[in-house]
Amino acid sequence: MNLMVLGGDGFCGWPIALRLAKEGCNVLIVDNLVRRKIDIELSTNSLTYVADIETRIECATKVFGKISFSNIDIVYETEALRAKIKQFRPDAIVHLAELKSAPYSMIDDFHRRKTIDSNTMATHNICSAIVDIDPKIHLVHVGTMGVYGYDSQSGIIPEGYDVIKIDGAAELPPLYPTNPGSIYHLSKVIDQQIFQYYSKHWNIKITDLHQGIVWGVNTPETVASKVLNNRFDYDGIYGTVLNRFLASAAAQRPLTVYGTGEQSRAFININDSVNCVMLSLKSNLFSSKRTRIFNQFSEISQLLALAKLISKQFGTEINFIPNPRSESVKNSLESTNNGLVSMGFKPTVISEKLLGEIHDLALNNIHNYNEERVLTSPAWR
Ligand code: USQ
Repeated sequence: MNLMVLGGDGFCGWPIALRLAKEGCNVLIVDNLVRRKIDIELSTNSLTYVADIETRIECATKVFGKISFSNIDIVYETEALRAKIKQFRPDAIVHLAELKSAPYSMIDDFHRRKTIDSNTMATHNICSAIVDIDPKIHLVHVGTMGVYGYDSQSGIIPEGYDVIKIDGAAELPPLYPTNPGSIYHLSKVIDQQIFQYYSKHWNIKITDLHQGIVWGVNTPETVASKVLNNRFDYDGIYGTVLNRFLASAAAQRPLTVYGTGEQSRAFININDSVNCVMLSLKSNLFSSKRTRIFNQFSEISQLLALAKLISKQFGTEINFIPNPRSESVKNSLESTNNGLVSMGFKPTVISEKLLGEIHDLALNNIHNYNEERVLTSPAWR
């Protein structure tokens, strides 16, 4: 199978590309290396060593087989993107070529526009290319649980579509009401409308994975060599909460809980994230004219419960920081992930053993930890 991974140099894209190569696919990574440029822009760094893309690809080819790279900006270089799709003839495209940080999207006008323009134009450019070049290509997009907001006051959050019935709309039920909490999350809401339209009008096969907060760093493939390492972000803009807590614990610095910590969120380990994308690629069951939506998370936890777990395990203090974000002080989140589970997904839950492994990884790389980059989130104004 020919598989294109858009955004394959990123935190989720890289381990996905390696797994696909290991499973015998012919993989083409398309990426404009924006994540590396953002490190320069923000003066941030991964705790772990990240090899340059050429070194990564050379090593991955030796270890896993067919994997190549093309530097294309899919937002502005649409002709190059279309030419590459025509030449490579992918059976499926995995789309992760989007800016993934909520804080980044809330810095200022430039970053609000950059996030909306990049994410929504990338998504639309791909859909439009598929329609013209080969409508049989399966598009798998990694989206976010945050499109729903995080409140389940009206019951368990379903997978994408609403449970209410509207007369005359039985065939195409409405999408579940959205409630994004940042410009980044808003961009993913717009994405899902784009998918819905392309599914309805051209009936192209789209899987939209509403992913929770990813934790963990490595997969069996990324540890095959030092140059295949994945990134470990711990800064206040790109680092996600659980990995940040573990980096702080390794640096023997207090855990940075925003607000009361009574926010509940959906979480998924990086290995589960890769497994879910693989399951989605292998399954070909679609309803006509409907985007296939799966909620991609393993468990739901309250932040304070996680902070306490880490604090107990590593003897680290907890600091309550005034919340820079505009979000509910406390929420109860209930959601289903039945779609992926029914396809064979076996969720990995947060455990002392796994937390210990990530903590050890942080400890081994603690010389790269820069405390000045930790409390850098912009305020949601
Ligand atoms: N938080 C803290 N302390 C910190 C960092 C964050 O208490 O040091 C809190 C935040 O206030 C928030 C929660 O932890 O309530 C999650 O923050 P996060 O930075 O880990 O995650 P978020 O900004 O929601 O975004 C991340 C990814 C994004 C993905 C999303 C899934 O960056 O790409 O789509 O998780 S979800 O959260 O389900 O929408």
